[in-house]
Amino acid sequence: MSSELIIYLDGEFVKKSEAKVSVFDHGLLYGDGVFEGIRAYNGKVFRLKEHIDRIFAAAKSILLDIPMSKEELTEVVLETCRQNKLQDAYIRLVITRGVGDLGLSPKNCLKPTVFCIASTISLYPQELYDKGMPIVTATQRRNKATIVDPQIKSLNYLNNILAKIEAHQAGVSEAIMLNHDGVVAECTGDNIFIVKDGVIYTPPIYVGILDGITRLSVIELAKEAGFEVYEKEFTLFNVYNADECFLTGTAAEVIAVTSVDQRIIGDGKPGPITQQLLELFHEHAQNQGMPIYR
Ligand code: PXG
Repeated sequence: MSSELIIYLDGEFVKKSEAKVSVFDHGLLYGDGVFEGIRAYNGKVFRLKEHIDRIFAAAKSILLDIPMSKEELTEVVLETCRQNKLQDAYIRLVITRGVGDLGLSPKNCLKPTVFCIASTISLYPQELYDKGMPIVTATQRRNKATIVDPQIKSLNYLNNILAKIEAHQAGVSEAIMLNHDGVVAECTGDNIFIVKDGVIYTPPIYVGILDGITRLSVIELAKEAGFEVYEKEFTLFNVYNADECFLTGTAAEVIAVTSVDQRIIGDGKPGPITQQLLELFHEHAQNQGMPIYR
């Protein structure tokens, strides 16, 4: 791609090289803000309403007033895709507290900064989708829901980033994060599922996880396909002894996990239920969503 990306920034569409925010922006100074990672498939933005609802809910919970309506923010996302003539995209929508002074207090931040980037995505290598991937458990815990609720997709991702570094140090691409009680929560940028005796389990939101949009899509698709799905707490013992394990996320979609902390899951290959859900998800993602071009 030779032409420069077009970025939405505070009411304007500007070239990537001109898309700049202030060093006094509290998103940068304090991680004070919220974001979304969204996908478009085949000219349609996947579950855009859910992403817009989620960012509004996150903003509300941190007392950040998004300076536009849900309809207007939806149009920002669609128009950013149009400006870049994209059919398939990875979209990053970010709203920060805005430009203020050097104090923690947001009282001098008069206007939130809103930007949207629509680009292409680099997924995990195809080989990992075909063969499944090894993961490890990070020592870094997911933050406690009573402190900063992981349902808030905030610009503070440090604990997840530290867990991601642990994954890379172990030579793998993802890491399981436990909650403060040692219960399995999720991965650094993906939700986690296990399958045992044909039944599907995923941790409930209250253990302290992001209420993933791919997670919910997969739960719905699995139930429609006739599977029993339970949101239930489980431990690493249950993961190590599962028949199948897979991760879900906007970037990863659905991906099989074939070993965890060097324990082989099932027979060490992507399991049949994981493969079925991966196919159902691909079909669903290609065929539904909000049209970019009308
Ligand atoms: N858990 C966490 C902590 C996440 O950040 C998910 C689960 C999956 O949720 P969705 O709604 O996407 O199904 C996420 C996703 C990336 C990336 O590049 C992913 C996320 C955030 C930033 C980057 O993989 N979040």
